Amino acid sequence: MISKKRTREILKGLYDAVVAYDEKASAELSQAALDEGVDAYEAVMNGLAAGMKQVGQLYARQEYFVPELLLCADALYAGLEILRPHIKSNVQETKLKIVMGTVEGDIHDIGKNLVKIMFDAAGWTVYDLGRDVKIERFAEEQKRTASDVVALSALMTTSMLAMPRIVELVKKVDPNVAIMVGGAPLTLEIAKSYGADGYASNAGEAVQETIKVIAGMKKE
Ligand code: B12
Repeated sequence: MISKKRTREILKGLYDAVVAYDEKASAELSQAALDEGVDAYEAVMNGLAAGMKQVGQLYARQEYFVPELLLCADALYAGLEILRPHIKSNVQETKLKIVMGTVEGDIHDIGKNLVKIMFDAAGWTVYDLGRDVKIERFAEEQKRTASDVVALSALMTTSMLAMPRIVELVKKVDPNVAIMVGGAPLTLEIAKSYGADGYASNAGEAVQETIKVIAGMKKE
């Protein structure tokens, strides 16, 4: 059983590796996390993703610029590749299908990819459209795959404005599809005002929250 002190050390190491854009350290510490028994989800969220939050602060303070952000993202992905196959979900729901993507004009996909990992781990079939996805693509893909859920991610106050139109197009194809939205600038209030059915502030809550939304829609 790994000690709390060692767990904290590894999580801090992962955080530092992302902030210092050190791909090698990120990969090595991710492997150490697995070998020594740190939960993979905790290593991602409280190590790698927490580091990326700090990177956001450094960018806001103009200590980091876009090139640094890209290098930090590479470091995050170096660790994520190792941890991803070991992430377990406490929700198991194998029959559901979800279409997801980052909306048009927005190339931020780290958060969306973390959300995707959680749905994968919970046994869902995920149709990932990637990033900078054209408005019409979501409804088209939902129709093609007869998915139960469409999930939209946006990281910018400008790009999130595409969401109400996407909601409208998806609902036109199938009013029973649950639409989930997320990303740093969104809130539950904004989600509701866009006509979405649900919102989650992080990847850890996304699956559970989506299942709650589906159950609520079935009752109505
Ligand atoms: C990394 C980063 C980049 C990287 C992205 C790399 C990549 N592959 O994603 C790069 C360098 C490419 C980049 C580019 C740009 N960026 Co940038 N970027 C960031 C930064 C620092 C971190 C984002 C991130 O990865 N966070 C970590 C993840 C884990 O968190 P998350 O995305 O919030 O996701 C979690 C939740 O939100 C939720 N979630 C996310 N999606 C969804 C979806 C659903 C359905 C659900 C339920 C939940 C959910 O779960 C996730 C996991 O817990 C943010 C700062 C910030 N505070 O967010 C700026 C930020 C988003 N960027 C910003 C800007 C301005 C830009 C650029 C325009 C810069 C430029 N001058 O070129 C370009 C945009 C280009 C474009 N058209 O998209 C601004 C946006 C401002 C605004 N208008 O709102 C921010 C806020 C920085 C700032 N303070 O100014 N960026």
